[in-house]
Formats: sequence, C-alpha cells, structure tokens
Amino acid sequence: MAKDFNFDDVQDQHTNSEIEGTADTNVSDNIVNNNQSTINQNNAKTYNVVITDHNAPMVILFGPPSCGKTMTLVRLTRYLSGTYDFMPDQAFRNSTDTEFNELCKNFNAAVGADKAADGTKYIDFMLLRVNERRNGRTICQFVESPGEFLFNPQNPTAQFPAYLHQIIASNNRKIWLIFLEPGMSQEDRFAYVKKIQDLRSVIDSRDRIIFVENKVDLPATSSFVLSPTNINMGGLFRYVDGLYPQLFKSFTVKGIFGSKARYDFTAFQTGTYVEGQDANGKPYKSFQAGHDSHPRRLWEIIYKRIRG
Ligand SMILES: Nc1nc2c(ncn2[C@@H]2O[C@H](COP(=O)(O)OP(=O)(O)O)[C@@H](O)[C@H]2O)c(=O)[nH]1
Ligand SMILES: [Mg+2]
Repeated sequence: MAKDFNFDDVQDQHTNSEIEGTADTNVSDNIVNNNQSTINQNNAKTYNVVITDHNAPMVILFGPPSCGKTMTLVRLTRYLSGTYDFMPDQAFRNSTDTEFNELCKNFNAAVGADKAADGTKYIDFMLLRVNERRNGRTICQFVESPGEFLFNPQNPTAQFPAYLHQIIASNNRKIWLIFLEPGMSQEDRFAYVKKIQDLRSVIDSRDRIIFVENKVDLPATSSFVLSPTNINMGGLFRYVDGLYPQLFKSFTVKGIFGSKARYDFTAFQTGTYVEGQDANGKPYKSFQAGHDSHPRRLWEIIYKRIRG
C-alpha cells in the first residue's frame, strides 16, 4: 500500500530560468571554506558542500545513525548495477582526504564485498550520481551524510547543519528518504518526529517524501513480512503510525474531498548481517544482500518520484 498523493496537479516551478539564475551559488565560497578535509562534530555545523549538477533530482537520505542509510545505497547500487552506474562525486566534499578519495574511486568494489557493512564506513558523507549506463545521463543523485548531523538522539534539538540548508536551497527537485526503524526507543522516536516536522517546515512543499521502514526483518516487524514479495503493508503502516504519533498526519492535507497523504510509505530490508572474524581474527560484520524485491519496491517509488 504505497500511500500515494497525486503531485501532477502541483505546478513544478523548477524552471530552467530559475536554475540558470541561481546556478553555482556559493561554489567559490564553498571551495574557500572547504579546505578542511574531514567533517566532524566541530565543523559539521558550518561545513559546506559543492553541488555541481543543478538539474538532476536529489534523493536525500535522512535518518539517525545506524538506521541503514549507507547499506541502502549499497543495496540499491548492487540491485541496479546492470542498468545504472553509481558514481561518487568527489567535488561534493572537495576533499583532500586521500582515504576518502580512494574509496570514491573504488566505491563499486567496496559495495560488492561481503565486508561492505564495514568497508564503506569512510564514505558515509557523499553524493552519488546515478547514471544511465547506455547514455551516461544522470537520472538522480543520492546524498548521504552522517546521521548524527541530521538527528542525534543525544542532542535532538541541535540545529540542522549548513550543508543541509545548502541542499534545501538548491533548485534541484528533491526527494527525501526518511528512515524509520524498529530499534528506536520511545523517547527517541518522539524527538525524531519533532525533528522531521522541523525539516518539513524548511523544505519546499513540492518536495517528495518517502518514509522507509527499514530492517523489517527484525522481530518487531517481521510478522508483517509474509514473504519478501508479500508484505502486509497496511498492517505495518498502522503499527508504525502508532509508534510515531502525528508523524504521518503532519504530511497529510485535508481537502474538500477528504484527506490526501503527501508521502509514500514502504518497507525495506538491506540484507542479513552476521558477525564473523577475518583471516587475522579481526571481528567484522559480513553482509548478505536481501531479496531483490526490497530494492525493487523502493526503486519503483524513487523512480516515480524523480520523474514527477
Ligand atoms: N537487521 C537488519 N539490520 C540492518 C539492516 N540494514 C542495516 N542494518 C544494521 O544497521 C547497521 C548500520 O547500517 P548503516 O547503513 O551503516 O547505517 P547508517 O549509519 O544509517 O548509514 C548495519 O551495519 C547493520 O548492522 C537491515 O535491513 N536489517
Ligand atoms: Mg552511513
């Protein structure tokens, strides 16, 4: 049950003239400010990013640490690898960090490894261009940043970082993937709802919202998964709605013909994680991709929303 809202009647004002008028906003400032190579709690607030493509829609992953943002990208990259190339954009961070730059170059090898859950941890702040393999056209760009800069349960009322406002201010069409997961405490969930409502108050009302209930394999939600291809989406939605009071309501508009949900809701599982040891006895988490129906379902919604 994707809760669909028909956006077709909402005029899209992302016109070319607007894009030309504001293209390259602050790029030179960013380069000046951006000579710090790594991002940390101290400079996160003011850290600037460089957006070079002002046309391709942006899909922004939004969620607390460990909700599965990076592994969702890993899973989508693998699932779509026959048709699309996922290319990290080094300019986004204008980084001099060699480790980051190496990982950008080797992104596709890193996501293919069964150690992916460990191996990609250095690239959790990146922009990935999704290019159609047959013609190189960028159809969208994914943005991932560390969850603690978006919603930190230890400091739930912290301001959003500057780079998020930069992204919000860009003229690209935006699709927000807002992650929910069964592992959050009640206190954190309530604070997270507030945070998402804060986000809603600063983003364009034409932006698309996709709520992703990740980790549906966990015991709290696995009973809704009858099989990977058959999920009791209505039951899952009601369960999640109860856990995050007012969340979905705040993205629902009342009209004369009844209420309309201005979001999609879907279930997801990146895969299975098994703790193991490598040849040197070092512990690591092995990752086995889950059933293809999960990325297929998610990609169908994303694809629909990047198109209009
Ligand atoms: N059970 C389960 N665990 C998951 C799933 N996706 C992610 N995880 C766990 O969550 C951890 C953090 O995932 P990651 O993508 O790095 O989260 P991020 O901090 O939001 O980028 C992983 O290492 C896994 O242990 C999932 O679908 N099911
Ligand atoms: Mg991450």
